[in-house]
Amino acid sequence: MKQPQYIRQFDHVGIRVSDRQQAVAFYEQLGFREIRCFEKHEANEMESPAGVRINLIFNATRLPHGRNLLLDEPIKLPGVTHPAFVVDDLYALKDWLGKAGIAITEGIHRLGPRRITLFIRDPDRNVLEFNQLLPEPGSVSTTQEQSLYEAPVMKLYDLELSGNCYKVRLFAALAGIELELEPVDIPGGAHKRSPLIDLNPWGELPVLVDGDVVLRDSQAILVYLARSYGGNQWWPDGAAQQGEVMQWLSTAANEIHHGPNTARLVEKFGYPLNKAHALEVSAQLLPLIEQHLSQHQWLALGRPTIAECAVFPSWRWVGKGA
Ligand SMILES: N[C@@H](CCC(=O)N[C@@H](CS)C(=O)NCC(=O)O)C(=O)O
Repeated sequence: MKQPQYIRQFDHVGIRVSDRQQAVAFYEQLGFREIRCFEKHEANEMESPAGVRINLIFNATRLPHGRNLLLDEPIKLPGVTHPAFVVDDLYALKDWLGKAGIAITEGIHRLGPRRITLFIRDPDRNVLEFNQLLPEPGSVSTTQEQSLYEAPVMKLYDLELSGNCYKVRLFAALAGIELELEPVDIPGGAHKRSPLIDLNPWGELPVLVDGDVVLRDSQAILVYLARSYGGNQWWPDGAAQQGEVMQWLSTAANEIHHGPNTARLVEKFGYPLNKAHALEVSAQLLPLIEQHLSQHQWLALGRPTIAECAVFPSWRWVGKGA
C-alpha cells in the first residue's frame, strides 16, 4: 500500500566530516552559512542564500590517503553517494573553483538531456555535484543558451577490436566514467589523416580528448582518467604504490605489446610483423605473469587498479586467437 503523503522537497542532506573547522570553512566558501548547531548530535545546519540546507555531522574518522568509503573503494557499499546542487551558471562556478584552488574531479560534462554538471570533493573527499539545468530545447533563444548544449563530452577515438582502446573502455566502464566513443576507420586509414593525425601525430589509437586535454597512449590515458575521475584506489598517491602499478603499465606497453599483442596482429589481422619474435617474447612473459598471479590475487597493491585494465585485454585473448 502506498503511503498517503507525497514527498514535496528535500529539507537537507547530512554530510559527515572529520574536521569541524576545516569543513565549515570549506562550505562557507561555497556560500553556505551556519544557522544552527545541534551540539548533542555533533552536527550543525548550514543554508545557502537560496535556502538550500545541509547538515554537517562532525564525528567522522578520516580515512588514510583521503579515500571515500562509498566511492573510492573497489567493493561498492550501499549508501547515499553525493548531494547534487543546482546553480545558475556552472561556468562561473568553474572559474571560481579554479581561483579558489578547489579541484574539479569531473566535468563540465553534459549529463543526459536535462543538465550539465561538474563534481568536486570536500576536504573529507565527500563528493559534491553541481548542475546547471538546461532550458527546454524549444525555448532556447540566445547563442549563449545554445552553447550550453555543446558542453564538451569526453571523447575517445576508438576502434572496437583494438586492445589498447579496450583498456580505456574497460576502465571507464569499471569506474563509471562517461565517454563518448568516436569510431575510427583504421582499415580505411582515417587515423593517418586529418583530423586524427593532428590530434596524434603517431597515427595510433586510442586518443582521448577531454576539453583542452588531448592524450595518446592507452597507459597515459588510464593514468589521466584514474587521477582525474577514478579516485585513488585505481591510481594511488604514494610514490612506492605508483611505482608498483607503473611496473605493470610498462609491461603492457613493452612486453605485452611486443609479445601477445603483436602475435595477435599477425594472426588475426595479417600485419607484416615478426610473429616468431612475438611468440618468443610471449613465452618469456606469460610464465612470469602466471607466477605472479599464483602468489597474488591482483597485479598490484592487493586490489584492482589500472594495472588490471592495462594487462587484462591482451591476457584475455592469449591462446584464444580472439
Ligand atoms: N602505445 C600505444 C600503442 C597504440 C597502438 O599500437 N594502437 C594501434 C591500435 S591497437 C594503432 O592505432 N595502430 C595503427 C595502425 O595499425 O596503423 C598505446 O598503448 O595506446
